[in-house]
Amino acid sequence: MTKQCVLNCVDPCPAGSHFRGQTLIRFAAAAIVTASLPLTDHVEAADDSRQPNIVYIMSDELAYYEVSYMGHPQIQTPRIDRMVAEGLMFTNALAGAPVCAPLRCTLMTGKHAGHASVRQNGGGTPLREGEETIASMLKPLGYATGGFGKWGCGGRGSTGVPEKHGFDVFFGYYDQVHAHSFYPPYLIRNSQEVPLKGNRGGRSGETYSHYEIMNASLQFIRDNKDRPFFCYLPITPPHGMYDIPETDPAVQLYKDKDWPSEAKNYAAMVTMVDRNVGEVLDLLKELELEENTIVFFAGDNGGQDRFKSKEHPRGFFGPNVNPKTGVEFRAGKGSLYEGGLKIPSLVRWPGRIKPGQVSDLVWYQPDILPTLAELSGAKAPADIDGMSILPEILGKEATGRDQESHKYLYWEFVGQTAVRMDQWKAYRGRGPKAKWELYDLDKDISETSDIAGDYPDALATMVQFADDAHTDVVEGVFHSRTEHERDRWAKYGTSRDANSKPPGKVNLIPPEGLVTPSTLKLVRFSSENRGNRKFARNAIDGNPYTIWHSQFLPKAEKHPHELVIDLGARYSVRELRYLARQDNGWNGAIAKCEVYVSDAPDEFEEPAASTTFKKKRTSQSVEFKPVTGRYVLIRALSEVSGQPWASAAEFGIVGERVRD
Ligand SMILES: [Ca+2]
Ligand SMILES: [Ca+2]
Repeated sequence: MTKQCVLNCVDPCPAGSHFRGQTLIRFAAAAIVTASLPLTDHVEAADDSRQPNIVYIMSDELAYYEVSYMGHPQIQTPRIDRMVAEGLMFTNALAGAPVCAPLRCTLMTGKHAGHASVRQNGGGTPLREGEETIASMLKPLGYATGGFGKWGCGGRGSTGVPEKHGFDVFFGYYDQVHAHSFYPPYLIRNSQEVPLKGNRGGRSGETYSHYEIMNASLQFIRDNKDRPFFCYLPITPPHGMYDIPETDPAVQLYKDKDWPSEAKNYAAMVTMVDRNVGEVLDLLKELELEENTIVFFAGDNGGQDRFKSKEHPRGFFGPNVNPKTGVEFRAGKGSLYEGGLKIPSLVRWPGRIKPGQVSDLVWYQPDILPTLAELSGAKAPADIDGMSILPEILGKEATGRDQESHKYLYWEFVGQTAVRMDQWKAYRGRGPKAKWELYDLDKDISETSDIAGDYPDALATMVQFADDAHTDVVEGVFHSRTEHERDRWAKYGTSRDANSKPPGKVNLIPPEGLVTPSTLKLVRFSSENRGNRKFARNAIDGNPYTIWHSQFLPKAEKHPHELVIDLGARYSVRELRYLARQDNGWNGAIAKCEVYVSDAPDEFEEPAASTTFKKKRTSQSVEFKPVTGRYVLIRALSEVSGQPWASAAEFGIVGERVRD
């Protein structure tokens, strides 16, 4: 009956709700155990003397409904489906954050987003020095610890690199921008560059990075078959640029479909991930490690409405739409509505986890660390927020206790806040005027009916939880950003178009006559994209690599986009110079632009000049009749492709100091 439910369930799985807690059919271990002792002292293992191996495979962006076991009509995932039938499927596993880097931090550290050191999604924000992770927790027990894929918890040159947080080896991408390319000139292994033959960055090359990453992970398992190991596989497909070698067997399944080519590639990448899951499971069987290895497979954050069109408003594959019922999760990646948080999640352990089970326990990524602590007998750090879900996975008899539930779950992300308590979900959007909303997820999984007015007491309790849960972020630090910046440029390598320059060589604003950039101060700005660290201050920092981009999450702010700059003294200002972004993108490159000069930071009357900049990488300029003042307002009125954004690598102000 359970197996049937697994393969035919809808969400929320009606049968699943009957399986919560003690009614879930459990594997009964022979030994009687107590919760205070490590599990491995008690359950019968193939080798009683060693801890279980742990494999955690996490596919970047694979969405809740983009798997055939959930009934997806187009994407095929036969090995993952089989894993569902052989193990336990969660219907209410949630991300700890709705985007890559912050959720990886919650997963690795067991802290929720209100305590995490990585809360922005810039790609290289570091863990703090000495911060404990799953790997550093397991290492003292004799575990070999390997990570393969996308780290996202600290760029090279920072306190967050994985080899400083318990990993014997981490191979892949440290920075998330680097990870957008499957053909980068190099990958990183313990902060050292490993060249990939024949690659120039961008979208084609000789060496497909994901194959290298998978091969390294399988080799790690082979190399450590005689000792306990933790193999963390935060693999990048199907995220990034949608590239997969034409020769990959998964491509054959979709190549003749009448779909957009990127959608075909995306589906093939999911099926490739499915094959990779099979490769890991097959290797464990070959090495006779299956019965001593717990294998998790999961997504990372909620689905994004990719390849959407008029016909497919929720994305070509409907990542957040139940293919059987049409019921939707609201929003998607980047949002704290359910669409940003719901992830596929499975766990398999032959002989320990009974096949074909479904659990609707509500849990999230910070719970993995304490679960693995209980499993291995490791000591979890004292400052975690997660709750072990081991009783739900292995059963009461094996763990000696009932599964507890979260008192509440907490999320925050760039101005959004959310709290889950039982069936209740409280959500507050971004901005000073945002109000708390309340939803009953048992009745309204799509979060369409705000019932905050009907349940003020429940909401007040949850708002108090949110206040209790949030602390101000303390990030780790970079000793040097040189290597990190190099990794970000390696996404493009030498493959960028003729208008751009190879890494290390960019266009500059001509320095003649400039008010020295270091004397400029930003007074105010219309918006900035904090999530990607494209801060407004980047537009006047004198560094052509750093970019200001106006906000685009949770929604794009429209024109005008503007900055007000304090020159530090009065100048006779006669020219504005503008340097468009120097990476491969054009998003936000400014077309129509006005510049104002004034003696007061909040009074600008007539523009000193209006101009339309061209779509080009070299520095551009508008000269005008000199105007004296201390403050300059730069106002972008349109973008080169008509998009609602603005961006700038640099602005330069030309003028002469006025001696009053
Ligand atoms: Ca992701
Ligand atoms: Ca800059």
